Amino acid sequence: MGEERKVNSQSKNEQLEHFRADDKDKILTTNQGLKVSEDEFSLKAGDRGPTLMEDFHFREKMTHFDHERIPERIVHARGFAAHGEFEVYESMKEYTKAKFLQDPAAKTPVFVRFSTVAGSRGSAETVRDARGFATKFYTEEGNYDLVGNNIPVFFIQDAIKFPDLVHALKPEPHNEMPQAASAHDTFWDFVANNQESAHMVMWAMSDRAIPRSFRMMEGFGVHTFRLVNEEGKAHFVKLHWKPVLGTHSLVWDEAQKIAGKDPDFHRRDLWESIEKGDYPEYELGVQLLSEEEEFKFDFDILDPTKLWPEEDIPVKIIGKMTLNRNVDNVFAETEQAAFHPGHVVPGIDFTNDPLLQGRLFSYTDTQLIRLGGPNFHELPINRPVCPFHNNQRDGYSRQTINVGRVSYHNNSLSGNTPAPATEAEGGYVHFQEKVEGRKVRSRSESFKDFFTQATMFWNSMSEPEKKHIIDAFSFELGKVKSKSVQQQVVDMFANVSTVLATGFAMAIGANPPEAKVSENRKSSPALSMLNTKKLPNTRKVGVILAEGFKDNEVMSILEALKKEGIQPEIISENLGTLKGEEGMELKIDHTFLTCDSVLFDALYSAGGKNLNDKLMKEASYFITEAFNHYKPIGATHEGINIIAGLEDSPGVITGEEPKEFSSAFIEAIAAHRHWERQI
Ligand code: HDE
Repeated sequence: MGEERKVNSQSKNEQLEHFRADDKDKILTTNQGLKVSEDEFSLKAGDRGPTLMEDFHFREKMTHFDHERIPERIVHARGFAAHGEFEVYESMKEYTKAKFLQDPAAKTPVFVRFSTVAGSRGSAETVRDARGFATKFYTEEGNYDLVGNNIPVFFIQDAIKFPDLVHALKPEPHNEMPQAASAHDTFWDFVANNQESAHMVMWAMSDRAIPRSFRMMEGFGVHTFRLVNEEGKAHFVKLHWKPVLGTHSLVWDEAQKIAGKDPDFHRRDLWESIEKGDYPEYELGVQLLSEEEEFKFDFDILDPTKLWPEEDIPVKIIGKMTLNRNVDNVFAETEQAAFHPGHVVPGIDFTNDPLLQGRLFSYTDTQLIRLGGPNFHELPINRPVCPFHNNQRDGYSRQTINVGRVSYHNNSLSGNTPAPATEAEGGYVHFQEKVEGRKVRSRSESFKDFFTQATMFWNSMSEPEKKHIIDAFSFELGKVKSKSVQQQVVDMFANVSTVLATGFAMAIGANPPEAKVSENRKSSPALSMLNTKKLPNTRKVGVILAEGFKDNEVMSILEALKKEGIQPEIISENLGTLKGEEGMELKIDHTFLTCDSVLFDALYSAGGKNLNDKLMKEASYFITEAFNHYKPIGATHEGINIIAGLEDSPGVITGEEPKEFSSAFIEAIAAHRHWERQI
């Protein structure tokens, strides 16, 4: 009360500064502050004698080590995070009183954690899976968490089924296989017997589930929430994050290979981009519906297996988030971050979506076991930047030293404080939705159409995207052992598209399904990634180089690429430097051993006079793989020999004149994938 609640983008940083510990140049001590004289040998009775119980330094060090791990998240265990800030473009006063959405001049600190869902904490990052996209806004009214995914719908409609879904998705319990993969019997058995999953399965089998980068994926709040303004008027809202670089994916073969070559591919990409100053940016979008429009659609807006087509309900872009600082310590920040969809601020409220309602219970519950008690809000990463006061006390690892003897309400000894605030003073008042009904355990009739939007998704895909979906089903079900489960899935997806179900039925040797659905239902072009923004910025190009390269030409091509924000990295036989024919030197970043074709967005074969057989062989392996992954390939001078046979294919650029070559190559890089190739 009466405390300063002003927040700017510095404030979280300043707060974290208070907790940062830099051990460099310091004297080694025990946790009690005692200076340690020896840290290599335990205390023994004689040089060759037994270790003594008395060795408190050994016991403290070992005990702490023994307790270094905490339980990983039951889902979303593998994640990576960064700090940043959010700014709103224009006041959202008309729709919400949330303070951080009022003033375009204000910057709100944020912390964002991206994650996969199924895999354990050490699993590979490019697996086929939904990605978590959880944002904590440290606002002056308290923390607001937008705990979303990169897919706008969910597998189930009611939270009570979440443990079943996750049990089916996780490695099978008898042999703990497969890790971080849905390509196994129990997952598909769940799908076929819980057909509300159809729509999200379509997304999970699409290229959306193998993003190129955290920087290039959309985020969705999934549920319908409410925005409430100062006058108490509410709107239904769906929340979106739109990446400024557009939405882009890997191809499946590439994703699997990266999982082995660089299991940290996504975190490395995020970390390095921020270190280089290529700050990831996402625009915040809202789809808004008035209370009166609740029943206007052929789906129920409370059903989390449905999206709101952007062509019918446009996404209004209202602000931008920039991630501009890597964490100092992954455990202290990323691992200990505790998100919760129930962390809201005045002006943001819930709906009766039964998935959301269940999540409101689950997230605190999970932190209690994971973070060891009820005081996780005191951890530096979770602390609000505004003051907080209440009568909660004690518990494991309590850090606050509450003074005074009053810890109850109402009281007279402390002037009846801490006291609740009225709505006018910023107190959170729940939206007074009228609710009446019988106590029932049932699914609303309005939730029972499982397939219309799954078909809409299919109809919205381009031809290459459709092919990838059929391939993904064929892969996943090809790994399923049960013939019965395979056939059930074929029959289920015949409700989505006969072409789709027949396509993968053939691949897995199942019976083709009966036609159940006409293919000409609605489509939503916004769902196709082919319609996303295509930019060359931050794309990584592997430059294959040999001694005696054409210095002037190659240098000017590299400069032209860099000017567009493209990042060339030199690959050759050995590390060190290479000399061009005029004597210019270039530092080599990778050898063919330390990198791989799959780790680049494009390859440029520049060659050099000393292009020997070994280099030719290794380079052409890289080129063939990039070609098979539909990536842009450029070649000049002797480098053209390496790509022999591919010159006339789409997305393959050759030439001698640097200016012309660069502009054609940059254009090919901006297109990302050249699906027109016949492979
Ligand atoms: Fe979560 N979810 N979830 N979830 N979820 C967790 O909370 C849960 C759902 C999401 O980076 C857990 O702290 C239930 C939808 C993200 O730390 C847990 C249901 C969406 C993250 C949990 C859902 C999400 C989680 C595990 C069904 C997209 C990672 C660790 C009703 C809108 C946050 C934790 C981070 C994490 C429960 C469904 C997103 C167990 C019961 C739908 C991004 O509490």
